[in-house]
Amino acid sequence: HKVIVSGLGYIGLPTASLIATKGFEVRGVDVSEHIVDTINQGKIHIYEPDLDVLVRSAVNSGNLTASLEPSAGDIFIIAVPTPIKNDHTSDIHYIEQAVTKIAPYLAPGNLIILESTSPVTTTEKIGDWLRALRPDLSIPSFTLADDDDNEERIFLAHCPERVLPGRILKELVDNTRVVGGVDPASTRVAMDFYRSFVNGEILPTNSRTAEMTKLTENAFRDVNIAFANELSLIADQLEIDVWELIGLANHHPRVNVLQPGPGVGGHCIAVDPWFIVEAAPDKAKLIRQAREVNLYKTDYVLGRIHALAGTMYQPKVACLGLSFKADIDDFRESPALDIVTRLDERLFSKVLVVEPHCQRLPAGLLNREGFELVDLDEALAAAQMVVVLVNHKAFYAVAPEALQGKTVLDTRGVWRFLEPGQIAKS
Ligand code: SAJ
Repeated sequence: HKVIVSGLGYIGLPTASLIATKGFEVRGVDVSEHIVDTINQGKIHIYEPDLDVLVRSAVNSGNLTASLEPSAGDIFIIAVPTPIKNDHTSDIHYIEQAVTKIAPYLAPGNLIILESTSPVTTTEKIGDWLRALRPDLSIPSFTLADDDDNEERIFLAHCPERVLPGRILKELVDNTRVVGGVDPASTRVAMDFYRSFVNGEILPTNSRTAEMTKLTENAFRDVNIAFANELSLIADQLEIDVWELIGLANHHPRVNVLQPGPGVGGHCIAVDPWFIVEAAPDKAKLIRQAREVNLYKTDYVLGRIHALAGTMYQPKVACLGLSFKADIDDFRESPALDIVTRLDERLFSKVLVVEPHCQRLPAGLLNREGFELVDLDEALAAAQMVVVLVNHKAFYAVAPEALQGKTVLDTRGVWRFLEPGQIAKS
């Protein structure tokens, strides 16, 4: 079978390379010439453990090629971004662009799979666009009735990707997959495809439920993190150590509070709950509130840093971590990056940024007066104030003596050894 994968990012590239090594002939399509060239050289443009090895072997085997243009094939996977706009409504134009591009190449019997996390009914919209673009093809509409066994038609399904950045290659194969066709025949055909390379269970449903399943998972996590972040605000006010508090509460057999932090980042959890809010604004009250709590937590941390700096005379501040979570190089929607970017430089004589996962400061920080990317030891030796924004492994190894006499704001609870005199608020 020949598979066309549209979008060669964090999901499309690992998927394309994995199935190429399983014997499919794969054409990866992207709008960026740089990405296409990089992959055709057997190299990668993103960091994910072991992905470089997989892409190299897929390209060397001849089964994976990258291109700016799609071609004819049997299976078309769409894995492009679905961001939100400033007003928190969804932006699905990348999907529409990808569909418009593949439309001329479609033929009877083809299977189209939307893997991008999408608002409910997006898979049906693909059907609507295709009916307009290719009136010659038989494109299914949403139905739960199982009555179309004509093989000369198009099959259309949603199969949301749920891999965790940092563990993508393992989870691509082992995770349970939810497969929802716009009609039952589409579900069946898409399930057969996933069976060929997934070890996890494959669970059938319809496209709307599949879309909502993915949004539900990420909204669940967002609501639970919001609970932890709200606790951290309350604990600060009541002068309680939130890490001790959560540790104690989690000893209860039916309680599992997540960890507070400087806010919720990443391209999924900070985005997907808005798709639910957009679809049912009057009903999704808790989900909206959780988003707002998590967004507020970032402003709160920034306010605390400024307030602490205001009590000192232009300290050198060390900011530990920029990525959206521990041990990855992904800065999308990162609250840590947001906080460092919004620091008021007038309050500091220097802003020393420590991020073991980048070689130079991200564009937004590059030309800021007094901002420097330095290594951990250098930052700790120089700074009077230390702010932990990401719980990278390397930060746990810091010895208590290295923090002696410094003002510390640990938003991730990395340094539990701090004395009460040293500030260790969430
Ligand atoms: N975070 C906390 N406290 C916690 C856990 C996480 O503050 O206790 C923060 C992280 O620091 C980060 C953000 O939340 O800023 C999100 O991190 P994450 O590890 O929870 O999730 P992602 O965004 O890396 O991946 C999620 C996963 N979804 C779920 O766990 C339900 C993943 O399985 C999805 O595939 C992915 O979203 C996606 O692509 O949708």
